Amino acid sequence: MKVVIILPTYNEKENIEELVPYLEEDIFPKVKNHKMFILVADDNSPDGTAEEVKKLMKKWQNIDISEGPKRGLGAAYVRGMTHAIEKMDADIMFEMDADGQHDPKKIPEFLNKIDQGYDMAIGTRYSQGGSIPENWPIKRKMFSVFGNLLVRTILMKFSIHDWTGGYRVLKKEVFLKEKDELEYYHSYTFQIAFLHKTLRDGFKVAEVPFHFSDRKLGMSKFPALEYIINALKYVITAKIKEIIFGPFGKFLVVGGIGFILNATILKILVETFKWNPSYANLVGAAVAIFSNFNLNNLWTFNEKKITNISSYFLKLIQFYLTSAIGVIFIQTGTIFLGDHLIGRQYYFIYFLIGTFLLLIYNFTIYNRIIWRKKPQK
Ligand SMILES: Nc1nc2c(ncn2[C@@H]2O[C@H](COP(=O)(O)OP(=O)(O)OP(=O)(O)O)[C@@H](O)[C@H]2O)c(=O)[nH]1
Ligand SMILES: [Mg+2]
Repeated sequence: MKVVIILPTYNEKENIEELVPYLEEDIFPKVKNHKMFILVADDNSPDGTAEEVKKLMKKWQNIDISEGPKRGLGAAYVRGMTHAIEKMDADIMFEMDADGQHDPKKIPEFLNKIDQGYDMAIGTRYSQGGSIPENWPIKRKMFSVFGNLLVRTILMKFSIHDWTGGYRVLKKEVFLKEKDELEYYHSYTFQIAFLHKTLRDGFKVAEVPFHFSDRKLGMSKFPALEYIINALKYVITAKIKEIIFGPFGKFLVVGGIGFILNATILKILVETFKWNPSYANLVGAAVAIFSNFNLNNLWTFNEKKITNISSYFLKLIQFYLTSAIGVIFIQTGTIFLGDHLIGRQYYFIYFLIGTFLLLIYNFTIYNRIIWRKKPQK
């Protein structure tokens, strides 16, 4: 397949002079099963990076350049990847810093992951076999390590260890799927957003540990403060969106509909048909639970929908039972405990706490028991 190594550059003349010949002479001859190309995505660097690339293009025919205004690292990658696919017919693309910090000797290992069927492979500095420069000042080390840990914790995605690094390989299909959404991330947040969306859409992502060496030539472009703010903004909004529009948000809407049904039936039976409120509530709750089960099945957990008729009835019974256990032990239990241990005057607060715990319990039971994902064969 056709592989394009994309090197984003802003004032990297000295580095590109070293890196390109190294790739061409020492690395590419070792890759036997793919055709290797280079694309430099340069943002009109004033130091003459583009002129240097054009010299190299005369020596090697597998090099191309995409030039444009400086809008940030993410924007340069979007432009570069689009160019690689449309103008160079790339099947596979690498993201690699032009300053030599990403050890090119790892290229075959990255390509192995693609050959094994992965859609993307992420170079990681934070799992076994990976590392960051020892001579980095302690502030930068802490920033890098804790920054990554924070991203993983907020997004609750621990399987990938390095979210911020820029040494990656991906199939063109991944970029084409995410491209429109990536236009918004012009700077370094692009890396986090790209990986996050790739995982969200179910692409298979592998990790390749590598040693991140220190920059030897040229100046760093890393916009530390801007990056912290934008990265935090991204992960926090992404998490909130996930909660609101994901299964938990749907589960709350379904529960709300159940509550309205329960209350309406209770009122009609008591006020119009003069039923005893306890019996009326039993009917209301039974209808609400039935509605909750079906709406959750069709909407909240639609990816794990129960369609088989016998497991439908089995799960429905399970659902009634676990719902009853939740109301009796969790919700009523909290009220009972509060009443006995603290006092009756706060009974409504115990009810609210009990209901909150009940929501967590229900959501967990639905995920873990009722709509448990079948183990993959
Ligand atoms: N085209 C383009 N390239 C950029 C831009 N910002 C950074 N780069 C390139 O992206 C790569 C990574 O940037 P660096 O400054 O090395 O960032 P870093 O590796 O996190 O920081 P250091 O460890 O200090 O080098 C380098 O090849 C830069 O030249 C940009 O706005 N446009
Ligand atoms: Mg660098």
